[in-house]
Amino acid sequence: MNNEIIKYDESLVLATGNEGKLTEFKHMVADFQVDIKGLQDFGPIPTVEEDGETFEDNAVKKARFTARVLGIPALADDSGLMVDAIDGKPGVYSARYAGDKATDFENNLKLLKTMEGMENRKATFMCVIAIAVPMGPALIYEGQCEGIITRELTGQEGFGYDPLFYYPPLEKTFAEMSLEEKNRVSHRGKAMAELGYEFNKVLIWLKQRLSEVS
Ligand code: ITT
Repeated sequence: MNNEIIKYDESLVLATGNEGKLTEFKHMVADFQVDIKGLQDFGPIPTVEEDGETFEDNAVKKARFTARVLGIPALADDSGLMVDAIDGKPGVYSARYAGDKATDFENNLKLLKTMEGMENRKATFMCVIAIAVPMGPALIYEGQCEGIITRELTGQEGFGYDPLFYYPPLEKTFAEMSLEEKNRVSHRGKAMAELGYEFNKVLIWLKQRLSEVS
């Protein structure tokens, strides 16, 4: 990250209702020179329908919607797991794989059952992060991470599909890693690193966009 400090007086809201993502984001943005807020810092806001066909569509939609409703810049993440042997599923439907209100555990069980007897267990975690201003365009950052789907749940850390995602270079599942370890190698960690490298430029971009609308 560039060390020059850009003065930026606005806040940036992390637009996610997923506690696991929020924990990871808060850890990753700790060094950013900006006032970071969570959705819980505001009253209840309407939820956005995630009906896009791609991670990018949904990330932009969530960031724009939140920025517009709250009137401040918002950062959103759309992410999911793409499994080779089942044509990239669950993909953009990862959160709802076992049904609309499915828990992480139910989604994990469905994936294990679907993959029973399958030898090819290669999978990729995808993450697209979008930053949007209330009226304007969005900036996009992407990260991915390749791994192997295990045959049983392993590890207690993390969230979502972490107990099923084995990362060969560290010989552990994501659910066996500390937050620091996972953030160094994960799809979200990589997307956030891209954002971090040019964070000063992002702050300048935000200031310009916000001055256009005020
Ligand atoms: P928000 O939209 O409010 O951010 P969400 O849980 O609905 O929260 P997504 O629509 O992006 O988020 O769905 C992503 C799903 O993919 C999530 O529910 C997890 O099951 C899975 N996922 C994404 N990143 C993951 C990670 O780092 N580890 C494990 N599972 C992950």
